[in-house]
Amino acid sequence: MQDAITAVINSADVQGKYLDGSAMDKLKGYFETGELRVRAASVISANAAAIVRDAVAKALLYSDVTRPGGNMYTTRRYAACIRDLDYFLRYATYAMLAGDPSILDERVLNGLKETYNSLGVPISSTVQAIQAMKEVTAALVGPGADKEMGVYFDYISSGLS
Ligand SMILES: CCC1=C(C)/C(=C/C2=NC(=C\c3[nH]c(/C=C4\NC(=O)[C@H](C)[C@H]4CC)c(C)c3CCC(=O)O)/C(CCC(=O)O)=C2C)NC1=O
Repeated sequence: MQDAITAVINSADVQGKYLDGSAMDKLKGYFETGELRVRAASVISANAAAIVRDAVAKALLYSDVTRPGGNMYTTRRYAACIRDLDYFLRYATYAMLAGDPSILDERVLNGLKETYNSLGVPISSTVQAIQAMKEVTAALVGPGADKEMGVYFDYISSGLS
């Protein structure tokens, strides 16, 4: 996994150079939002179960996926879906703290689309639930932090699509 600092340093090192102006600006932006990121992460961790529950209520309950024949139907599959949403929320929070999406590629998205397709997990409903988590989280963490988190919910959504 990478973070905003190692990303900038690795790319300078490849060229054998000191950090240039734009690399310094990236680092500055990261450090300036540091407190915002840490505060958002603690709000999210204190409310994780509620975020998942509200997103499920917004996007999935009373839709075809929860009816007989739907992919969330039966307690076992319902629980697997809730668990997946919790994974997405937790890893998006890690990526937001790191300021870099690489952890999502390595630990979440790698092979996930293929797994979902082979199990008949509907990608479009999953993406709707991730977007609902994005909205619920935004309302909780407030302006500024909402954008920082939104980037990573969108990253997971497009990685699945
Ligand atoms: C940390 C990284 C990580 C991820 C992301 C992950 C996902 C993941 N979700 C799975 C299943 C599943 N995922 C879902 C999810 C859903 N079904 C729906 O209709 C909803 C739209 C959606 C929830 C939003 C369901 C229902 C299953 C079980 C499918 C089955 O066994 O039939 C499986 C198959 C194995 C299992 O059941 O545990 C994996 C690997 N596992 C991991 O280790």
